[in-house]
Amino acid sequence: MIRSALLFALCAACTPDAVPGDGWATVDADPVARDRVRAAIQHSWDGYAAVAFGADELRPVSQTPATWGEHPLGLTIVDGWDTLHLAGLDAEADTALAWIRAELDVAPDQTVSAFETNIRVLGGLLAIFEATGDTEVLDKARALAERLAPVFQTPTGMSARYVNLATGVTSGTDHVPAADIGTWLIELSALSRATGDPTWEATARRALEALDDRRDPETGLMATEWDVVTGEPSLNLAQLGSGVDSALEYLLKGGLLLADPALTDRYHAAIAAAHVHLAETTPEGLWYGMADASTATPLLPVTGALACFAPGMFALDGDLDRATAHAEACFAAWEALGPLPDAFVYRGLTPIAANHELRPELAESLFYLFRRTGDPIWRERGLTLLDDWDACCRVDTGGYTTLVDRATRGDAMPSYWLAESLKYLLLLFESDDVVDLRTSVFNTEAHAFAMPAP
Ligand code: DMJ
Repeated sequence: MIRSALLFALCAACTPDAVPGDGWATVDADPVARDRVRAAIQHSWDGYAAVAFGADELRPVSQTPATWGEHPLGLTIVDGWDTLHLAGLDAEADTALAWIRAELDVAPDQTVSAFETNIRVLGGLLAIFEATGDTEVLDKARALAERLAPVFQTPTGMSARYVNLATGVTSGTDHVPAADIGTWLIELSALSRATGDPTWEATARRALEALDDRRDPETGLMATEWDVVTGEPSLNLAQLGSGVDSALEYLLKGGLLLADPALTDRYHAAIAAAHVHLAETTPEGLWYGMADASTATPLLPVTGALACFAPGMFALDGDLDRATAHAEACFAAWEALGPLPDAFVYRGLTPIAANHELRPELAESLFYLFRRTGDPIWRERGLTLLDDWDACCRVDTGGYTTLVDRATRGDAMPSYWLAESLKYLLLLFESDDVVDLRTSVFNTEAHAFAMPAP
């Protein structure tokens, strides 16, 4: 039974979206739904392990391995370990950990996206260390961070986009997404905590604050891309989705992880500008569009699957009215269009880019709203996502696949499918003490880190 529902019934003064006490609901597991998600995790891992073990990802339709560069970083293994662990797939988690200890090379002669390597590999390794205390894994994490560190050697302290993990040569300084610059603080502060070296956290904070200091002085909006040498925007478009998303998320979560109200204040200032200039209520619900960052002139009523992380961020911050309204809109889009396309016009719900990439963001938002409210509607919606993913995307021979368009299957199972999409669904059906949001914060790839005790 959901105990918070009983509390609501007993509390005449409580509104439906306000949980008595600490702001988090107390919820029991739904073992039947949880076991369905666990079976999806098993099917995804088994598919990967059978034909792609050690590669970055599985191509589930062709049943072949996929590797981002010449040298695999075992993305699915490192990113997926904590999901296997939470699902109780202990033998699989042990196999994954053994590969990381014996095989993972964090310094191949290969140029990588610093952002993706940070959130998936460094974040994954540090979460394994927090869960196991395995110092070999911490050593790999520190070695990887040292390989990534040259990206911060810019005049602004804002990070470059790419780095060669063997040579330290960086590239991509003129069009760096805000998310790439502002998504370091959780991982690098966890590394500082684990190693006792405060410079990691300071470096990440400098990059995030340098970005936030450059929000437009008139509108308060954050531009999507930056020249990290000059510190000027190179794509002066404001929106909440791809390219910006986790920079805002890390202002909020950095405030929680570091118990630092100055970061929380920065988040509130940045998101207030979005509420003023980007929000629009249409017959389809509450949406956030695209505008010129300097003039706030509305540009396009366009959003996508990625931007549906925002209701979860609003819920984490306690803004349940906006969280609920925006999540309802995202879920209505899912029901109208099917598994969310990467880009769609929210006025009238018309896909622009009809591909579906198995992204986690709507599941993430349902999870936060359920943990905040205990309202069973969010679990029901999670079951809809699971049903639809089983129908569209489950490959019988192993794994789940992306969609090229509404009717055509792709051939990819991104590592975030295990790391995030299935983890958030699993946790939606778990009790609230399994990754307790009173004491843990997720990085943007759903790797959990402990908050300091109050
Ligand atoms: C994930 O790698 C992370 O959630 C990132 O912040 C955004 N994109 C993907 C999932 O869509």
